[in-house]
Amino acid sequence: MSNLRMRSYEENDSSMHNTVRFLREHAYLTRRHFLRLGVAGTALAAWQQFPARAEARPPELEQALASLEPFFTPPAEFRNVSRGKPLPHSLSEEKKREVGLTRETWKLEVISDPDNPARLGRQLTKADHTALDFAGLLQLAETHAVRFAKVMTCLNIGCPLGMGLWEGVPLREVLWQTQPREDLRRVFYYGYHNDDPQQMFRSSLPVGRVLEDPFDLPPVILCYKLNGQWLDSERGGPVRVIVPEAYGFKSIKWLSHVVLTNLAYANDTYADGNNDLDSPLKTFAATLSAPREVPANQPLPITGYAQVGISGLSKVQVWITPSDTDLPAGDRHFTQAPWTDAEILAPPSAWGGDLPEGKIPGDTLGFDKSGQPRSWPMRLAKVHWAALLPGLPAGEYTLRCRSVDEKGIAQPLPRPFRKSGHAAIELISIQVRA
Ligand SMILES: Nc1nc2c(c(=O)[nH]1)N[C@H]1C(S)=C(S)[C@@H](COP(=O)(O)O)O[C@H]1N2
Ligand SMILES: [Mo]
Repeated sequence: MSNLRMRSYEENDSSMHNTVRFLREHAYLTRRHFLRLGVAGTALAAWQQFPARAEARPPELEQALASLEPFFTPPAEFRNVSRGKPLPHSLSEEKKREVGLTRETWKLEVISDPDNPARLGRQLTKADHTALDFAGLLQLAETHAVRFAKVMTCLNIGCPLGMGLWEGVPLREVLWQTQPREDLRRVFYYGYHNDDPQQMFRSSLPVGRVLEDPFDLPPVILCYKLNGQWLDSERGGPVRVIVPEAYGFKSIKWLSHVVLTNLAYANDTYADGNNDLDSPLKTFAATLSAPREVPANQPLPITGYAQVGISGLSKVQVWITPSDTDLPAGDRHFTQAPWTDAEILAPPSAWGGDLPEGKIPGDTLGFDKSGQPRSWPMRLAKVHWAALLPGLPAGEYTLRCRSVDEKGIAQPLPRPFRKSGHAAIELISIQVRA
């Protein structure tokens, strides 16, 4: 990753500050839904003897939850992973107009790959004045627009960049306008790149994924709205691709070209850097807050999030152990450890993210008419969890958390390899003072 991209990433790493809001949002589930752990027990063995759920939420947890982020990320708080010198979103308004990076000037060319031609009835080109413009896209949106929730995660960065409600037109609607006939096996696409071939950031999909949505996934879209607002320049506006089940590199920003090709394999820019191009989002859990230093015998409130990958999420679990514990040999993923269940937070009653009127629009995939999710934890989303660990004797401790997917497979399995996305088990050191 270049310094430029890294800086851009960090600059947008805004701290989460929606404290009161989150508490309000999750308030209704708090009484019944939180595990109350035995706070008096100091023996490590007590972890395995979880008492039943208590009536009231422990105040320590309430406090920790107060500083959790909202479910949806306000567009301005997304973290940014972009290449380009200059970064396309940093261009002047005048330059953006000139190169088609405004809604008034945007044009999308959809062409056959000259090197591996697909047989098309027609191409959509600027030269022929048949390129798709923003008005044309919105016209398609009138009958074809879809919305869905999806977390944006960079394959190469552990934590999600933001959780969005993305709106757009299925890419296939535009693909069909080219009247494809034969020799079409893949679709590749790229965005504005300062007219410098070296800077092109390209991604690709099998044509089948564009035409059909397997396993009830939402469609691949030409996205023009995030959280009910026009997609801004930094998020890739006026139009970007969103691939629901994929890591961020498939979701090309500042989209300008779609190329229909008979090429049989992926030609993504992300093929460089040893990246796995074809693996969908993994399920994993991580902490958001955990005390780094606590007095002895004082319960430890822990909060976190889980990215719900393609295999769903059935549990989040935590395990705290003295740092000098001898771990059994040959158990790299700590499968034999005495993990205990954390509470996965129920859907919030307010969604955050600067959604207009705070509402999920009526016809959003995965939500019912009243705006409630049809299933939970929702696949391809980021959800939150919390646990209160019993107080401990003085010493150095190591806290770990993990997800368990719907097939019962615990993180980092079934796909532990880094270059297909982050899933490593996080490790946090906690000091318990005498
Ligand atoms: N045109 C273009 N699209 C791009 C990129 C880019 O550098 N240029 N970066 C990709 C990568 S690697 C990621 S992880 C996501 C990040 O999306 P975000 O900046 O909206 O969070 O955008 C993707 N789309
Ligand atoms: Mo990325």
